Amino acid sequence: MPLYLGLDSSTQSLTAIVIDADADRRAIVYETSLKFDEALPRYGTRHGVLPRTDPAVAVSPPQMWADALDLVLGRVAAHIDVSRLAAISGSAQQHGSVYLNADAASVLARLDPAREPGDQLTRVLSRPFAPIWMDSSTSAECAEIEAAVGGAAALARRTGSRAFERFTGPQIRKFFKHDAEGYAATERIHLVSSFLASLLAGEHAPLDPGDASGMNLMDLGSLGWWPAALDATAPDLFRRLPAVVPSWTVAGHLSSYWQTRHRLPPAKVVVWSGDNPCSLVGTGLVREGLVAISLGTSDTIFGWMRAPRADPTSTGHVFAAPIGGYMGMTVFKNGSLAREQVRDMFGLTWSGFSRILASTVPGNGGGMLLPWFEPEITPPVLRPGVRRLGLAANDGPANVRAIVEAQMIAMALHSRWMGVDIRTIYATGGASANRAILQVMADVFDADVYQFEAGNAACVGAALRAFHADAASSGHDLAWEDVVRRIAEPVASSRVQPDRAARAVYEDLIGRYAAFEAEALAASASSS
Ligand code: XUL
Repeated sequence: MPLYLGLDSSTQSLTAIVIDADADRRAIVYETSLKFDEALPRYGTRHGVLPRTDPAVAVSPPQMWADALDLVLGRVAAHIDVSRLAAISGSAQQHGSVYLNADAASVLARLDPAREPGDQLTRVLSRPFAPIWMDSSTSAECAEIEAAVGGAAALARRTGSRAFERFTGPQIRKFFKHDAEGYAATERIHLVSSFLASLLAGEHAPLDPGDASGMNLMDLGSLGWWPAALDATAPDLFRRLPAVVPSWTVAGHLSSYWQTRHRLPPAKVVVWSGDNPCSLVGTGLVREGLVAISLGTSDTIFGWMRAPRADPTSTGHVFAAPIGGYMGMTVFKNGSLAREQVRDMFGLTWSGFSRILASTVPGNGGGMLLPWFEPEITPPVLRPGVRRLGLAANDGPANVRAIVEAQMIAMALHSRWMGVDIRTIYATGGASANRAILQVMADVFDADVYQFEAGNAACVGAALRAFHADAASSGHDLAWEDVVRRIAEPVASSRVQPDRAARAVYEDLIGRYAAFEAEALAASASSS
C-alpha cells in the first residue's frame, strides 16, 4: 500500500512525517525533524533567522532550507520502503519570499546529484536572502499599496487582509524600491512553499490559494491574482509570479536529482501550502464551528469558514483553505520565543516553567504584562517593549504565569471577530505538549482543549494533502472527513478541562487586559 510524505519547513526547523493511508492500518509510520541552527551551523542562523541589528528586519538563507531538505530526505530514504512512496507535499512558513533569476529553470532541472543543493542554488538567487514572516520593515510600502487600491478596507475585502508588513506584496515592493536592478533580474518570485516544491520537482512549481492568500495580491473570490494589487506593488509583477492552482494539483514528479541522490522513486510532488492552511487539515478542522490554536514560533488561532467574512477590526486574516472554502486566522508574533525569553530570564528549564505555571494561581493576583518582546502583529506594535502592571519584573513565578495568561487572553480577545462560540480547542505546535500551558488556555477560553498524537499538525496536514491529491489525480475525489480520519483526530484522553473556579477571575482579567492593551497602544500612537 502507498505511503505519503509530508514536509514542514518552519522558521526554526524541518520536519518529515510519513503516513500509511491504508484504511485498516492508517497511521504515522515515520517522523523525523532537524533544527536549522544545529544541523546546518555554517549558515549562522539563530532560531532559523540571520543575526540582525534592526529588530524590524528578518531574513533567512534559502540555501539552508534546500540543504535541510536534502538531509531530511536522506533520513526518510534510509527509514522507509521507498518503493511505496506515492506522493509528497509540504507545508512552509508563510509569506517568506525567494527571488530567482532567469537561470533558475535550467539549474533546477540539472542539479548535480553528487553535491548538496544549497551551494548550487546561490547563482540563481537575484536577492541573496529571503525576507520572512518575522520582518516588519515595510510600513511605508503597506501604506502605499493601501492608498493605491482605495484603502485598507478595499484591500481587505478583496485579498482577505489589509496590508501587513510581513505579507509578500509589501516585501516585493520594498525590494523593487530599494534594489531596482535586483528586481529587474528577478524572473520568478516564489513563496517558501513553492520554492521548495520547485526544488523537489526540478522545475518551477505553482502556488496553492491558501499560501497565495498571504501576499496581499490574490483575489479571494476568483483565487487568481488581483491586477490592481499587482499594479500597486511593483511593475511587471504578473509574469514574475507563479500560477495559483487548486491545492490538490500534482506539480510534477520527484526530479532525477533526488532519484539519484537518495534512490527515491519519481513520486508525485503535490503543490505545497502554508503552515497554517496545512495545520487546518492536520487538526481535522474540515467543518465550521471548531478552532485550533498552534503554539509555535508564532502563535495562531484559526478555523474553517464556508464564506469569507472580513475582520472588521482589521487584525485578522481570511485565507483560502486548502480543502476549499476559507479559513479565518489571527497571528501573534510573540509566541514560543517570548515564552523562552521568560524561561531564560529566570534560569528555568521547561519542566521548571510548567511546575511554576501549575502551582501559581489563575489571575496572578491581578499582575499582568503585555508580551511584546518583538514587534507584534496582533495588535500591531512596531516598537517592541514588555509593559507590566502590578507585576515586579524580578518576580519569576508571577512573570511565568503572566506571559502565558497574556498570550491566551490576547488570543481570546482578537479571535472574537471569527464569530465562533469556542467550546472546544484543538491544540498543536511544539508547546502544545505542555499541559500546564494548555490548562491556562482552557481556563481563559472556558473551553475543553485537546492534544494530538503528533505535535506538528502542519506536517501531518501536508502528508494528508499528498494522500488526497494522489487519489484526486487518479479520479477518486475523497471526502475530507475520510482523508483526516484516524490521523488528524485529537486524542480523546488528552482532554484538558477548564477549572470552573477560574472563570470569574478571567472574565475580570480579560476586561482589564483589554483596557491595559488599549492604553499602551494609544500611548505608543501618540508618541510616534
Ligand atoms: C501566518 C504567519 C506565521 C507563519 C509562521 O500569517 O505569519 O504563522 O506562517 O510560520
